[in-house]
Amino acid sequence: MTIVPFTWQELEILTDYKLDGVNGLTNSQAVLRLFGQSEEEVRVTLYRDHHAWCPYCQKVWLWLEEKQIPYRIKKVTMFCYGQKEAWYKQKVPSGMLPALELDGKIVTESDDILLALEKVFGVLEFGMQHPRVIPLRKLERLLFRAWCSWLCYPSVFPFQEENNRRQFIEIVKQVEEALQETESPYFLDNFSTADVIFTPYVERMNASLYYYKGYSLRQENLYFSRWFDAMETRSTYRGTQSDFHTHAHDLPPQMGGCYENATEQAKINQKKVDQGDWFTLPDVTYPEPENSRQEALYRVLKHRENIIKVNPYPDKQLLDEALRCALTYMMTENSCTPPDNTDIALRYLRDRISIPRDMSIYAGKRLRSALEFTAQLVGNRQPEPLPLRHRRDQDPMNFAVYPQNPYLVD
Ligand SMILES: N[C@@H](CCC(=O)N[C@@H](CS)C(=O)NCC(=O)O)C(=O)O
Repeated sequence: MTIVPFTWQELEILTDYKLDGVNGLTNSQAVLRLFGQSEEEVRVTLYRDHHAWCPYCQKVWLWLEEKQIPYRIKKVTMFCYGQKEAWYKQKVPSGMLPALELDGKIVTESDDILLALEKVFGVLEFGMQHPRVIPLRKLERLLFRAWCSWLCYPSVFPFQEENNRRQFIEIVKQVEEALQETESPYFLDNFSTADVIFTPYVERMNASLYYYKGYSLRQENLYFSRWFDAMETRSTYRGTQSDFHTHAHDLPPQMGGCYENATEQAKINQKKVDQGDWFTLPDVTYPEPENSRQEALYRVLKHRENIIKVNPYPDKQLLDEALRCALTYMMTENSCTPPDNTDIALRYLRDRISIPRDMSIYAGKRLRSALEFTAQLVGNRQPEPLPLRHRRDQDPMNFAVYPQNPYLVD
């Protein structure tokens, strides 16, 4: 059945999604987290990147959420998508993220930040310097280097690609062995700092190797798979978790390049990540929450003016209608044909949903799917591929009047 698009007012009544950013579950939009405590208790400010792309920031973010330390969040621009804020360079001249202000003192380097936090607030089950954690930290760095060697350098000869792949899988085996050492799905007997240390890059490895190399870390390794599943039982992790599409396209400028191999599997995976079906990707396995559509709708409603404004499609009235068509479809599952030629504009937005910055993983999949389904009703044109060397298409400055920025604040 084809229906006419709902008005914005009609759409508004279809969502009652609410987020308690301050005291509720881990989320990317909050600028203050209290965990039920009072604001006077806050001793910590975390400086992290606007888009939640920085892996070292995710490490500290997850630690603070797990320990439920009250903290403020100040968001900073990364070089790859815009200009570093002058106020931040005064605090941290290198401009590097993350940074932490603890009782008025700035600490940089994520490991030093965790050490400083441990000193004041205690360890997360096992501390950074625990004899069982130290070898795991080393192993994480080994895995990181093997991943970089495979992903971030072009292979001139096929044997180089094969060697790099073999070396990475060799280290993966070591990590699998480490994961088998305890009964728990985590690295040690319970969830601990060790898991926090592995999380950011293992998440990025899972996404990038699937997309660029046709290799599915999560599916091909039993203990990694158990570990991911266990991580996804934690609301803290779910709140910081990204998806394959976001990482496949945020990593190239951050890593200085990601190089695909020529395997059929990589091509199949790339098509799936870029054009769907996003629900078949091994980037998440916990069941979809019932309110994922409501969340997606709520987020778009909140920022619809800016979403329309930053889209390069020139006819804003037609774009407004096309967007309402996609949202109408998302909420009713009745197709709603958008104006002619708006396929490319809908796909422009499809490509720029960033998880968890804009919404959580399933809400993102719902919105991407609705945009793609609706675009297909009027055309098959794909927009320009996302840039590889920089992501200034995501420069926070372009996204309207700060702080009513769709991509920055709740
Ligand atoms: N060793 C540092 C590495 C931090 C780092 O490389 N940060 C990157 C982002 S992931 C950064 O801030 N780069 C500057 C920028 O992108 O603006 C740590 O552990 O904190």
